[in-house]
Amino acid sequence: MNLMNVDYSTKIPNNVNLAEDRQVLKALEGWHPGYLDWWNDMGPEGFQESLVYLRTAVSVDPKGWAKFDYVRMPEYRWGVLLAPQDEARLVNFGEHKGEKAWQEVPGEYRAMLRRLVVIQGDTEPASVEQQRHLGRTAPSLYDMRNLFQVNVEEGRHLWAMVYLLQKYFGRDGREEADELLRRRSGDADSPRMLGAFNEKTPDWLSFFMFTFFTDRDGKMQLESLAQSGFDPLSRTCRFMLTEEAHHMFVGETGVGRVLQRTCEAMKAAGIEDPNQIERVRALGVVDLPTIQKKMNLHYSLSLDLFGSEVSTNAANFYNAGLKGRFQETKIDDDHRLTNAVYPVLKLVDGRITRVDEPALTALNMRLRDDYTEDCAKGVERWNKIIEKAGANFRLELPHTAFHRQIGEFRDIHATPTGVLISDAEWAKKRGACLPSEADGAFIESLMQPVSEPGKFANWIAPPKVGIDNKPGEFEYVKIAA
Ligand code: BYC
Repeated sequence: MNLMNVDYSTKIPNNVNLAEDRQVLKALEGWHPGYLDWWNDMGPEGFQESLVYLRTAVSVDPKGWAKFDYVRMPEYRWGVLLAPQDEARLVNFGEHKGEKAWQEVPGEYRAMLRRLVVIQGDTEPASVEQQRHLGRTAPSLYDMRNLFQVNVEEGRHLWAMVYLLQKYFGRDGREEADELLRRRSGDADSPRMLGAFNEKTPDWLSFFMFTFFTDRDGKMQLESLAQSGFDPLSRTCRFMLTEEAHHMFVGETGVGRVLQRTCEAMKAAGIEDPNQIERVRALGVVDLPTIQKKMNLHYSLSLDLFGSEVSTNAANFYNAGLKGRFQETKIDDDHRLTNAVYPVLKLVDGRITRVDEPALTALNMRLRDDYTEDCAKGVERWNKIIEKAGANFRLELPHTAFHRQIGEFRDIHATPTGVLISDAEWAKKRGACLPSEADGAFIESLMQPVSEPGKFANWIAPPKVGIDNKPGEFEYVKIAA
């Protein structure tokens, strides 16, 4: 079997030779109907019968892996796709550095590894649940199609993790795979595992912010898991990252197009002060200060996904060779971190202070710093759009101490610039830093669906180019009556 190309002859497309792996094939086939029930109950609401112009992976070769065609989402060919195996691959960090990469789960690390796979798996269906109602208010068919593409691929990422659970973790793995279909985003009794995945995605600006900020956490976590000495996990994550890139593109260009449209509308109306919120809103576009507030919310929620700044879990994952650093193999050090330190922001005597911690326990912080750097580059690209359109405004990432629920700053309040403030001051300032109910109601009032090919809602500019180079008028979704 050619491991680059995907076998579509079986019910579950794959490049892992499932046809000859009867036991795993049977387990996955047993899980499949429950998955489809979940998709039908919790997937995109109101569009299950529509034909959507989607890409499907036909190969895992980064060049030319995708095929585009109209598909009804429940008929999407969710498959199991791993990057090709490199026979010479080694464990590249931690206590086992230099050993041959593992093709089976090392017994001593079974519980840790299962936990990592389950946490990763849990986020994938959660995001589909969070976004399920957005199709109804899509600002164009182009955007609707991008939403559905993201959704089906998150579904496939769930398949990716479920394959690992079914193949490598026996009965426990099967039970975990069932649990992944049972938990629900935001459910009081059975919520998803991580905080940001139980929040609402109430409107399209939130969706774009989510795909920019939260999918970027996904990128960082997948990059770290792609370093894993457990080779099947590494290979799975490497292919997932190629899909993830499109999700971040949707977020970055989505917010960019909102900024573009707002700046154009302000210019046409002769509004020079971006803080004249009511005047800007009267044009039917989202004012820039509200976009900053949305960004403050999504960035701070996403920072929480990195766990505590100082974490023995993270040190154990690393020592065991299970979860590495971002671009581990490109870092010039001993890849064991025995004596290394890393600066961590902590609260010392009521002040935010940089303190050197053992680099091993500071791995969450390091990954979060790499993430912040990646986010900041994207925010600068947004600022270029604002600048080019002639508006006098800059977006800024808030301070890491701002609005946190996990880690060092969870019990204090800080402003977006990182000044510690009392509970009473926070209560007064909150509405100026995070979206208020009134902001939410305004944005919601803009969310009127546009479904004529080539047309866009007033609050967002059209994209520069179409998906798969399609022209502007292309009917990306054929909505079923
Ligand atoms: N919410 O040692 P600590 C994506 C718990 S997104 C709730 O600081 P650790 C995607 C933690 O479990 C990427 N609980 O944390 C994006 C621990 O509990 P125990 C998803 C939290 O373990 C968009 C305790 O607090 N992938 O792919 O070092 C759309 C102390 O924890 C949270 C991964 O996250 C939280 N935010 O780090 C679709 C990769 N944070 O052990 C998809 C896998 C911490 O005391 N996960 N806790 O019971 C990991 O690498 C790590 O488990 C974490 C946490 C980074 C999540």
